[in-house]
Formats: sequence, C-alpha cells, structure tokens
Amino acid sequence: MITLYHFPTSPFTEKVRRALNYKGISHELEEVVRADVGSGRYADVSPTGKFPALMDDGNAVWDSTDILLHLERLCPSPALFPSDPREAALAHVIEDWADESLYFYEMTMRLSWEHNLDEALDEFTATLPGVSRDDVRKMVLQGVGQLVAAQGLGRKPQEQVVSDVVRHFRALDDMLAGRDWLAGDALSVADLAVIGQLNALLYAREARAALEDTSNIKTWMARVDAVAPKEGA
Ligand SMILES: N[C@@H](CCC(=O)N[C@@H](CS)C(=O)NCC(=O)O)C(=O)O
Repeated sequence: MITLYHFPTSPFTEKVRRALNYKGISHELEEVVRADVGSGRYADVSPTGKFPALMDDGNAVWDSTDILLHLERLCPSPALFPSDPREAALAHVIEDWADESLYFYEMTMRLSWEHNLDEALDEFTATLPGVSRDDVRKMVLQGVGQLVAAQGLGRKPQEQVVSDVVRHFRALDDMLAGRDWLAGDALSVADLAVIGQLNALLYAREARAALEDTSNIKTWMARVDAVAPKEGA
C-alpha cells in the first residue's frame, strides 16, 4: 500500500497527486501535522522534514522528483517521461525550472505579499489546528518572508517580480504554441511540475492578470486537468 504524506497547500503535493491519478495508482493520503514535524514524528518518512514523501510497503521516498521516478518504475504505463532522449532531457529541465524557480515566485507572491496571502490564509489555517487565523498570518509572513529574502526574490521590488512572472508566462505560452504538451507528445513530469506551481502562483492577483495576456496556457491547464486531475476519482 502506498501512503502519500503531504501538506495540502503544497504545489509539490499537487504534482505528485496528479501523477498518482494519471497512472491510476491507488493510495492513501496522510496530512502531515505541521506542528509535529520538528519533533521527529515523520523522520522515517522524510529525513529532510520536507513533504510530500511517500511510503510504499515500508520504503520511504521523499522529494517529488524522486517520487515521480519511483512511480514510473512501479507503473511504467502511462509513461511520465518522453521516450525520445532530447524530449526527456527537456522535460527534466522544465520540471527543475518549475520546482526550483517558479516555486519561489509562488512563495514570494502568494505567501509573502499581504494582499495575496489573505486569499490563501483559510487553507493554511486549516492545517494548523488551534492556531488563530491572525497568528497563522503572522507566522507565514515572517517565516516565508525570511526564506524568500534569503533566496533573493523577497528583496526585489514587487514590480520587478511581476515583470519576471510576465516573462515566465510568456515563455510558457510560447513553449505551448502549436503543441499539446510541454515536452514530447504526451503528458510528462514537465506538465505536472509546472501546473502545480502555476495553480499556487495564481492565488496572486498579479499572476492572474499576467495569465490573461497569454493564449495557450489556459487550454493546456484544462488538458492536464482532464487526464491527470488533482483530486482522485
Ligand atoms: N524539492 C522538494 C521540495 C518540497 C518542499 O519544499 N516542500 C515544502 C512544502 S511546499 C516543505 O515541506 N516545507 C517545509 C520545510 O521546508 O520545512 C520536492 O520536490 O518535493
């Protein structure tokens, strides 16, 4: 039996859940209690303390990229990796762009800009029972604020961050022109990684406005949703 340990608000959770649903792999979901991570409760599932992590018959796999590779070995069809080596390499690079670059845009804009955080706050408050909405707000602003400041994006003027995102969306839109998927001729890890980060980013009103200036992204999102839904059947 497979159990996915996760934070429901995480874009990496969305990536993995879509992969499980695409492949039709039955699994259980176990929401991680944020307050218990530091106590070592989940150390055997995720030694890094980051989630999602997966337990498959006693074997722990953590990091969404490794989880998707594990699922591919377990259930090769439908494939998550293009068979053509160049397209597989492209899928790898796009996945990493989503996980390591777009992620910090969603963290910055959704969680460290007060006017956007309010829209995401109910979901975060639900994951911290016993903590008031106001305290969650302060914790997220402070914690994520420090993280994105250390990473660098949090120190950029907001207008510059928004123009970065406009550029990223334009690049994504151009990658999708005349094609159904980001790499290869079927859905791949690239599509799953990008849609997870995009949905988190779209909590930010500036990202929603940027999306309106694109031509191909919304139809691609609907295409991904149709074959690899976030929620299980
Ligand atoms: N590279 C990891 C990133 C996972 C990650 O950063 N997860 C966040 C939630 S979105 C987390 O667990 N944060 C808790 C922490 O950093 O302590 C992956 O792809 O799974």
